[in-house]
Parts: sequence; structure tokens; C-alpha cells
Amino acid sequence: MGRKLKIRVVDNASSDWGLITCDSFVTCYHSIEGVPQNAKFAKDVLPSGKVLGENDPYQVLNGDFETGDLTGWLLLRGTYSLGDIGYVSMQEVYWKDLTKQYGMGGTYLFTGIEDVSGSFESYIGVLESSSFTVGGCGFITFKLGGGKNPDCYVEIIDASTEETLARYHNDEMNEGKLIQYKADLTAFMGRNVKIRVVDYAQEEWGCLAVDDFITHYETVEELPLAILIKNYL
Ligand SMILES: [Ca+2]
Ligand SMILES: [Ca+2]
Repeated sequence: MGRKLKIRVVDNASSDWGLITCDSFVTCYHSIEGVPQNAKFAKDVLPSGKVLGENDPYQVLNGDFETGDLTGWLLLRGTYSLGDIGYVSMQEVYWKDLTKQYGMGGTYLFTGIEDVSGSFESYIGVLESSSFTVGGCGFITFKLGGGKNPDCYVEIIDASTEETLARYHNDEMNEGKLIQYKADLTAFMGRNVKIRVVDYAQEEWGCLAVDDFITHYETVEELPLAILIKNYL
């Protein structure tokens, strides 16, 4: 309040709806009642500059993708795959349908659920996190959408030996809607591990969306309401 500002309309894009139209910048309303009822709340997408897990050995780096990119993650393309299994996106809906909300945390998520043509779905590969130590109360939480195909799953691996310690599948899948899960890693307390988001499937919901890998809770009381995910290993 009181600061002198300017508005900038920026277009740095050259494809995929890389154009913009705008009108009616009204910058002063004397009361909140004057703001049009049907105006949609604009989301501030400016990255905070802070990276989740930066100074916490127990929290996986950028587990919420809120840097807006793959900082802390390694995206590996499968053999013969013509594209990546997903990308960091700020689209709130999938299939360009306003009723199909991902329900992501914050502004960004990682998604391979993009178009109805299914070209993304045919891609295979792995998204691997940087390492973190299992600590706190030993539970982690994450959000998972899509991936009904059994060849889509989330794994916990040992950071040095790459031994698979746990494997999770989106049993509660509701299209691309993100389901909040909690996983019990108490058996691996103190171990250095990584998360792998695996997509080896090419059809039948062979695509995934993920967000909010929160790997450090001091007590179970801090855990959000979440479904306990089954370890299939
Ligand atoms: Ca997020
Ligand atoms: Ca796939």
C-alpha cells in the first residue's frame, strides 16, 4: 500500500498459446464491495526464491516443485522414448477442462497428464529426487494423480546402493486428481534414500502427476489428513 508501481505485460513465448490479450486494468477500488463479483482471483506465480529442503537433511529438495523447475530432481528418459514423462507445470487443470482440477499444493506440480491425444502417455522414464535422510517420525507424505497402469509407481531407493526399499501405486486413482498419501518409512530410519517416480507404461493411464513430497515431520501429529499407501514390494 502506498508504493508506486507499474504494470508489465510480458510475452516471452513463441508457441503454444504464446500470445496474450488484455483490457480494463482498474487499479483503484475505494471499497472491496466495488470489485466485480465475477472477477477471478489472480494467483501470484512469482517464485519465492526459497527452495524447500535447502537446509534440512530430512526434507527432499524442492519436493513441492515450487521453484517452478526441476531443481533437485533428475528427469531420465527411457530407452527409445521420444519425450519426457512430464514437466513442471502451473496448469491447475488437466485436459484443458476447468472442472478437472489437479488440486496441487502451491503453484506448481510435476505432470505427464497433459493432452487427450495421448502422446505424452507413450513416453517412458524416471524422475529421481536428490537424497535425503529418513528422520523425524519416519512418515512422509506426497500427492499422486493418474498412473493406474501397474507400470507407473513411486519408489523409495537406497541413495548409494540403489536398492528398492518400497514401491507405491496410486490405488485410489481418480483420473488426474492428486490424492494425498502418507507412507511409513519407519523401517528405514536414518538411511539415506531417494524418491523415484517411475513411468514404464505407454497406455491405460500410463502417465502420472505428482506434487508435495514432504519428507520431514517431527511427530505423527503434524501429518496432514492422508491415505496410508500400501507398500507393494
Ligand atoms: Ca507444488
Ligand atoms: Ca508413460
